[in-house]
Amino acid sequence: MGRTIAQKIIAAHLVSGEMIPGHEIALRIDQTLTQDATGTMAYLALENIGIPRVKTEKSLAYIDHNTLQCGFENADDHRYIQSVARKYGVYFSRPGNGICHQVHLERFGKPGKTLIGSDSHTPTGGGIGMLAMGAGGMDVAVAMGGGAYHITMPKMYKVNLTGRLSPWVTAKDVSLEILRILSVKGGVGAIIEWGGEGIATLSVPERATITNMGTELGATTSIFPSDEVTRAFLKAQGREADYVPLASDPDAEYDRIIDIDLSALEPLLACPHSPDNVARAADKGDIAVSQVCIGSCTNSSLRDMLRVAAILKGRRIADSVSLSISPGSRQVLTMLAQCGALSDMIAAGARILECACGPCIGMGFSPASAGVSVRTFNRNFEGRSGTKDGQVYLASPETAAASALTGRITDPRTLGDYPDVALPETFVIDDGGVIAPAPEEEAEQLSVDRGPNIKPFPKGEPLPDAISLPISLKVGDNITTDHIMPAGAKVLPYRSNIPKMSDFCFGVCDEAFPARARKLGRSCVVGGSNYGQGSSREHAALVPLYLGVRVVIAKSFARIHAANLINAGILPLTFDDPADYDALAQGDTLMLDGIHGQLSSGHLTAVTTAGKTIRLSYPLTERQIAILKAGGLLNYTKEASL
Ligand code: MIC
Ligand code: SF4
Repeated sequence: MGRTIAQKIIAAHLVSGEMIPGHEIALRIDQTLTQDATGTMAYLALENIGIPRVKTEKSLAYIDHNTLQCGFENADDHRYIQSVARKYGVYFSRPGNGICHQVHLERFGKPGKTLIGSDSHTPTGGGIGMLAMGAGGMDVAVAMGGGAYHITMPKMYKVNLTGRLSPWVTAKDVSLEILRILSVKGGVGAIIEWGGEGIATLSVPERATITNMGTELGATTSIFPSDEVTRAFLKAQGREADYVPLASDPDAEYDRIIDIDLSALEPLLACPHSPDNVARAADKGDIAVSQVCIGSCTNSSLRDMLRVAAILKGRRIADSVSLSISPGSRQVLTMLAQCGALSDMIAAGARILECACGPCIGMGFSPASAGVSVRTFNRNFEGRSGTKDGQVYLASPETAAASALTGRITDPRTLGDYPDVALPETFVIDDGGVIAPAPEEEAEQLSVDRGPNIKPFPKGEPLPDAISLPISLKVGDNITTDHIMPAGAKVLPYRSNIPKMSDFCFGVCDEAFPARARKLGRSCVVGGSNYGQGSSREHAALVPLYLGVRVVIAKSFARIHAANLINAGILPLTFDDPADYDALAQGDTLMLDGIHGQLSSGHLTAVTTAGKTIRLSYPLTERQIAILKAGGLLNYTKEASL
């Protein structure tokens, strides 16, 4: 039988396991990336593993999330990451150099390679035919140490594109269309491969917008073939030598095939508060907009920025609107400056922000109370903008720019002719923002700079055989990691300080949670379906661990979060009968007995205070059981050799 692109890359990197959907496989990882908000934890874990140098082909540490220094904390974290990177053989992309996914695509990603990153939007690399996946920081640390990355072998979905996009309709609208079709749960357990004659009309940055937002589908990753479009992009980046062609076999089989006719698409929006709450921009014209934010790893390429500049040129934004623009990388910003597009943006009234995540992760630019913000980002979860009742709509750069001009949600087609924008044949290449690690022979002498904000990892304790756990919190469906462990300017400085972070845990759902959990000692959390969707932040596992959470029971889990729970030594369990979710209330106590014996079967029973038996399960591999018994991945890794 023929193979899909993803199956070919998996086969070429398979360390162990069978490529049967649902089975655990271990993959050799060629490249890793970290960003600063998850990076401190990843490098603390790397130090704990105790190897002198990373063993990957290339590992990078990007600084792009916590670029607001309101105190010493972020600056300390950055200094720590720079020093640890220098010592351990990791390239350091300094603040201002750009958003990790954008820079990685431009300068380092290679078709056919495997990449894991401590950020859920690492699948952006699928835009140039990489098998690129988001992972928890500990998994990235293990990969840097030469260990394999374990995932459940995914199913294969194919999206067949036909036709070509109409003027003013963009790759972002393709992302929103697939979210409309599949929902935020629709990609769980699958790799989404994009193909069909329509892909030839999409440039690499457009493809990367699509693979980036595959994360919002819950997919393991998304991938495009590596073809002449890929070659042209790599050539323009001075990296033609990195090109290899990659395509699926004609007789490759897919578990599901979805057809999208690009010509039939219209400008779309994701309405508050979920990326799959999709509507036509044309139907929302009566909504007044007070803020527009253009940028993020989804839509900050030169292609997007040139388009925005061309739309804004010679016009002024509405008086009621505040417009921010964050170019994705120093390369993009430099080229915008050189061709005059930056002046067009400034003249139109835009506030130019640095090349970083910025408003996307709530680092400034929170909307006013109940304010409507149109953003070219990938997530509009409740509270993520920093304003709990902020109304965030996700849209293409074109729709966002049009809305900034009119002050209302605007179908950009109403602006008239679509500006013609051509991508340059060559990009400005200057890797000066990336600092190489110290030569191996010098590394041993180097020390690591650790500031007072950097606290040690919370200690995982071996999973007991019997445990009685009060339910400290019960939450509903689609709880995101932004609910569990919010980000934003107030909290991000404490990403390396778990005790301090714990004050904010579940703040969006219930501000009393941290105090209650502390009082209870050990406890369990109950959730609905798709629990832990969104970010890869392992803080959403480490902080509950610190607060005594030992078990999370949900209707279903998002992939990276379930892995992070296990890595932290917290047992994830799902209800055999989803109706049992209704039988449990906050404050009830669950008794679990004979846990160790039951784990290998994947089935467990718990008894409630009222004497009701609840059947639970989770398909754990022997490795995962060993991790839980050891009290988390770090303890386990120290025990087992890599
Ligand atoms: C996000 O978009 O939510 C983040 C911030 O990039 C996270 C990582 C983090 O929480 O640090 C992600 O997507 O994994
Ligand atoms: Fe940064 Fe936003 Fe992309 Fe996350 S989604 S990496 S916060 S730009």
